[in-house]
Order: sequence, then structure tokens, then C-alpha cells
Amino acid sequence: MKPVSLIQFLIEERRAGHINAELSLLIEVVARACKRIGVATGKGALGGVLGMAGNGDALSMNVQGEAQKKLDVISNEILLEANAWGGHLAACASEEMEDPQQIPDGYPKGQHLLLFDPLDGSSNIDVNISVGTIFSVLRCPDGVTEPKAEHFLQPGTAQLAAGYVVYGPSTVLVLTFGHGTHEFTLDREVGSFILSRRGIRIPAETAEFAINMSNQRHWQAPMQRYVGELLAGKEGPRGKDFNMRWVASMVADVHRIVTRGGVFYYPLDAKIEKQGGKLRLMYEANPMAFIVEQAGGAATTGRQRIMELQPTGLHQRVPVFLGSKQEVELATHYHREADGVV
Ligand code: P6P
Repeated sequence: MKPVSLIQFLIEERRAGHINAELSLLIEVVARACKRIGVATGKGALGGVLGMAGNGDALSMNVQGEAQKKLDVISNEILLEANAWGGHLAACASEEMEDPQQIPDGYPKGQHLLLFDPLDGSSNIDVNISVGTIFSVLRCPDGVTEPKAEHFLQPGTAQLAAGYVVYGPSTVLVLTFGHGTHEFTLDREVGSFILSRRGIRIPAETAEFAINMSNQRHWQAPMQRYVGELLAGKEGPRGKDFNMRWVASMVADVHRIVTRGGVFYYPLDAKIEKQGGKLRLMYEANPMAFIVEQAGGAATTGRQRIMELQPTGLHQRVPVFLGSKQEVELATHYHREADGVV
């Protein structure tokens, strides 16, 4: 069968009325920028881009208070530069920047807001483990010409598009506009993303879970009970053995789940309770929730649907339970039961 390129797919989506021309062009710009990020990460030690950002004695810190990798900064710059002249954005927001970035004067503005984690899992770069870019697209409220942070604070259900690119053995883009979740693999010879899976479905059941077990002693009681049952295997109440994975790169873990099912958990624990969780709502949890739900999976905070949260801050953190629907619903039920709401 003739390969379908991302461009052709976007044209089909426009003809189907799923997206407008500006959103289609915006996704092309983001995909092109991600190809450049893939080239930069692919250079590894040869590109002089490994290690920490900053000058000799002072590390460069991001808004999260995390030391930035050189590739964090480079990836952020690539996405900002590509979208400055693209003409499809009213503003963008990034994990690497405190405040939204306005479109420079002299460039045309569009009707969309773009949020991104330019290089998620960057702690894995120096050890050559897959990392990725996560992005989410919202509509800019009518009449707003200089979008501020509060204009980005829309629930995940308002997303027009969400996607990630995983820079692994192959470079893969996974994308949704709310009409299914679809996968594109980069043909490195031609330089085009080619449709490799249309209408992905995540199996409702699974025997594979992803969590950082080193935090177990800090988890809340419902999580202790739930994971304890997974670890008990077929001798326990679940009556089957489970396998465990943890890449510590959300894009890699989520892509495995999108590909073969499974669940990913970053629950509240005593260490991170005050900050509300580890992962960021606006440019990690919400886009991943949109992608997973459109593939038939589920995404909650352990207590409620992620995409229904009303955001309170651009860099707000939340607990994340996502993946195979039946498993996520059981873990969520345990938390709601313990809270006395079921
Ligand atoms: P931990 C990477 O820093 C990240 O934000 C996600 O990509 C990943 O799932 C998580 O943090 C890993 O957290 O506590 O296991 O290092």
C-alpha cells in the first residue's frame, strides 16, 4: 500500500473537518522542529551537546529548579525559533521558561497556543536512553493579542491537538486531534514522517506496570495496597503475574504503553505531596492523557480524570495514572474508595 506522509494525513484531516488549515500548518512546523531536535540528540558525544548547560562554574537552572542539560536549552530554542516565524501561534509556553513567550514583533500571529516539554527525560541523554518532546495545542481566547499565563490555563478537554516525538532507535511521532491516535515513523532517508499506525487501540487489560518502586515507602495507603497486589502475582488476589518496566523517561514509557498496553504511575508520595506531584499538568499529563484516551485508554490523577482538571498554574504538577483502561480504573477505584467517595 502507498505510504501516507504526515502532510497527506494532515490534508485528509482538514478535508474531514477535524482540523483547520492553521492547525495543520502548526503541526507541520512542530514536526519539522522535532526532526531537528532528533538530529541534535542523535549526535550524542560527537555534537558537543551532552552534559549540563551553563558556563564553567554555574549550572543553568530552569523554572522547575532543575539543572538544565545543554540539549534541554537547544531543544527549547529550536521549537521557539521554528514557531516565531511560523505565523500560526499567538504565544507558546515551555517547561524551560517561567513565562509564556510572545511572538516577536514583525511576525504574523495565529490563533493557537502551543505548550511543550522540549526534551522530556533529559536526565537519560548522557546514558543514551530514549528521550522525547511532548506538545499540546490550545485555542487562544478571542480578542487576546498578548496571551498571558492565565490564557493557557484551560482544561485538557480544551486541547485541539496533542503529540509526542520519541527519539529512540527510530524517531516516532504520535499525534491526536481528538479523532483517534495515530503514529508516524520518520523515514530518515527522505526526511518525512510516514503513517505507521492509524487508529491505535490500547488493550484494556495488561500485565505490565511502570512505576518508580524506590518511592514505595512514601506512597499513600491505596497505592501500597494496589501495587502490593500486582507484586503478589498469581498467588495474590489478582491471580496473575505482572511484569515491571521503568525507563524514567515518560515519553519512552508512554510509547511502550501506546504500542503494547500497560500502565504508567507517578502517584503522590510524601516527598512530593506539597508540590502536588512530579509531572506537569499542562505539557506532560494533559497531552499524554489526550493521546491515551483517544487510543481507548484512561488517564486520572488517581482520583479524577486528568483532562477535567481546571489548571491553576502554568507549571502545576499532578499525580499521573494512565494506560490500559481496566487497570487504571482499578487503581483509581482504590484511591476513591479510601477517600470514601465510592
Ligand atoms: P524519577 C523525567 O525527568 C520525568 O519528568 C519523566 O520523564 C519521568 O517519567 C519521570 O520524570 C521520572 O521520575 O523520579 O523516576 O526520576
